[in-house]
Amino acid sequence: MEFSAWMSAIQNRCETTLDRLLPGASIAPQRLHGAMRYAALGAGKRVRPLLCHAAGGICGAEPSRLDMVAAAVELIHVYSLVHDDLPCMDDDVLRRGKPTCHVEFDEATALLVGDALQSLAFQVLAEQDLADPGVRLAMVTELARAAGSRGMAGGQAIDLAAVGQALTLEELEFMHIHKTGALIRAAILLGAKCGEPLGAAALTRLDHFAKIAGLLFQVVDDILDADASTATLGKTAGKDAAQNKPTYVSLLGLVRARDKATELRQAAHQALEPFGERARRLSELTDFIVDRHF
Ligand code: GRG
Repeated sequence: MEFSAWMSAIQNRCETTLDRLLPGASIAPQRLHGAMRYAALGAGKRVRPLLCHAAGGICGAEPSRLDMVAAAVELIHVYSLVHDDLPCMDDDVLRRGKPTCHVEFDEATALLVGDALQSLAFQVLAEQDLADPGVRLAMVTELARAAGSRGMAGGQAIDLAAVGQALTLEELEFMHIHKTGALIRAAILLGAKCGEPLGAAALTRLDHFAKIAGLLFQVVDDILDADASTATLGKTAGKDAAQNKPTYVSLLGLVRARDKATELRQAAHQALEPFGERARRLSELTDFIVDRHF
């Protein structure tokens, strides 16, 4: 199957799975459920679910299992976007081409949307018949670590504290490895947990790839923020510079940030080489992450 057809198929599966997992908008409390569905459904590139499925492909994981795990990761991602857009954080009005959740609803509802999406993510991993209980527990632990204070939430705290500060490249990478990288890494490792267990060496290689992929995603995100339009991105462009946030572009300039993306792309492909044809989708996704326009 062509990459674009595979990607659309996984994006559709993700939409259907989320639609099924999210409570209906007519179920009380209707406003909260309506807002959860508003935030989670209908848009988004679904990069994390795609990575989860692609990693599962390496170890022969069943697609129906991957759907649930991918949805859990996406629920955490959507929660982070809803909270990130709040006035007390990034204060943004546009997300995924439509008004942000607190603009469409209200701040208190958006806060609860994030809380409830996060809880639902862990409920999905714990409740669904995905794997034996030991593996399920390992999945819950992996996702909790990735989302928590030593992962995404910690990265967000560093990000908020960094506004207007001069960071070194190492400090910037530390922030991004946590804020963006941790969940991308979890998506890949959780996908791999859905299939036949990988040997220690293969797991280390996949983890190495996952870390590079997280950083690569962020370097490209910084380039797009500086170089693409709001209409193309579906979110406010140029925010990093407007908010005086340190980014790869502010530290390196656009040309060297692009060189950094090229370096990371090569390193990612190299990390996948030993997996051969089994890593085809991960390899194609690496190129998609770099070549995307939004
Ligand atoms: C609020 C705890 C908490 C964390 C927020 C992820 C995050 C941390 C904030 C989002 C802000 C941001 C622009 C981060 C940079 C990279 C990123 C996560 C971009 C958005 O992800 P995409 O491009 O979005 O995958 P879609 O809409 O396609 O899912």
